[in-house]
Amino acid sequence: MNLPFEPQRQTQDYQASDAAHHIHAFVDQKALNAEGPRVMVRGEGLYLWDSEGKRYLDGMSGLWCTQLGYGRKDLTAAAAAQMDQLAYYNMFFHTTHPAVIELSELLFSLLPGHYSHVIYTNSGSEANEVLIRTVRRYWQVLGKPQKKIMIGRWNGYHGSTLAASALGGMKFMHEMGGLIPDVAHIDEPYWYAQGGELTPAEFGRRCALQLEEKILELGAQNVAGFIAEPFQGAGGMIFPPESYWPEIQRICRQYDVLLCADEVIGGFGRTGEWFAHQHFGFEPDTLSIAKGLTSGYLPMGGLVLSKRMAEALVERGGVFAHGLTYSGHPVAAAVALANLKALRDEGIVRQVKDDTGPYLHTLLHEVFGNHPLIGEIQGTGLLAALQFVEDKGTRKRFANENDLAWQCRTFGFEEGVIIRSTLGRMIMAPALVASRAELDELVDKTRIAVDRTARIAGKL
Ligand code: PXG
Repeated sequence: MNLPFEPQRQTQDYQASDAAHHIHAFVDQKALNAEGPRVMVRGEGLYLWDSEGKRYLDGMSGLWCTQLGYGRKDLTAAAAAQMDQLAYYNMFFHTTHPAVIELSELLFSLLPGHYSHVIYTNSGSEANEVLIRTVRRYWQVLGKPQKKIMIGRWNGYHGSTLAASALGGMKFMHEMGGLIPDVAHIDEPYWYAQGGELTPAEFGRRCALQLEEKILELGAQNVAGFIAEPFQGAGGMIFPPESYWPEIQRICRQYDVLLCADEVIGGFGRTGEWFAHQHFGFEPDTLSIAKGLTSGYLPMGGLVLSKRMAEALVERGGVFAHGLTYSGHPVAAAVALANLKALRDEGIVRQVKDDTGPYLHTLLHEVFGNHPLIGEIQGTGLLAALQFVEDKGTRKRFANENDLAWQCRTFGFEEGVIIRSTLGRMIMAPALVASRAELDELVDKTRIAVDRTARIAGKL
């Protein structure tokens, strides 16, 4: 082994202890205990090493969050300096601190001008929990307390806490205790799977009109907001047709329903724009942020509010009874500040838009454009999905597409690349600092994994 670190303990030792103490996310824990989880011990740039010394190119930025990659010394230095100076204080009791103020100054210099205020949280789930109360409070302040219902989308993902999972549209999460009253859902704009004979443009409009129908069914006087990811992330990296967002925006404005964009995955340069709603060209009232805000180095999220909402809450709202112990945590704020400075000053977002993003998509079209297993390549910037298909002519998907995608992901791990599988789609979202050579490696190893999968599916 040629490791850049000294493993402290045997892998099996870590695994046994892990099995004794942890309930992992979204997994059959008994099956995972039998298999033994992979133990990740080090990261540098786009690469990860496990406890066996195997190296992986991380094509998923951890969980869509390590925009700057691993091992950035400027971020660790920012954390250490802030810990020395003021490791903790809060924004209760009429106090504030420089780290959070400087972070917000920079954040709002990067955001479009119609946003002005933010409520910081520790995660994306919390951002969406805070969203529900803030949106309801806003309507109370405006004298419309009956506007309480939030509309989300089937197969959307907004987090794992109670209200966040209810906003999301993962039915299996709802069935496991993840539902609350006053939440409704409309269909997702997944043309490849559900568009039938419609053109993407027709289908996009049709999906958007479901929002209007739902608002009319519930009564516009009862609907507080519509929440959606600009593109669906965890649900399969699904891009809506171009006709979708303009129509959604028109409907929200017409019925006085707040448009709430969940930018937890799409924010901070992923699409080549600072925020994904800018890529799609619409203007949300709120933005839920997390993940790339700190490049995942420390937990931090937030709810960004438009000037219009903030003005109502500040000037007319009086006391808003809410608050989190770690809201605007100084160390997380210092890391977020260093992270955003690096993304801006090193021109990383622009590089994704002008260079590495187009490079990745050209490469993917060259390699997978005529691949027998791949029916569609979607994405922009450093974000892409490969759709598995059984019959390209009819867009018929494999009955066992989930298993095939999982198999492809497993082949990826064997080849030393981490890509994510969902419902017949393979997803890649590498760190925004990826070089062309690293993208070559990402696509090359993914091709091997996809070819191996195609053989199993009888397509090669
Ligand atoms: N909104 C969106 C759009 C997300 O993708 C959350 C909110 C919740 O954030 P927290 O920080 O509470 O996890 C998310 C999280 C995956 C995957 O495999 C995606 C997420 C989390 C874990 C795994 O696609 N997204």
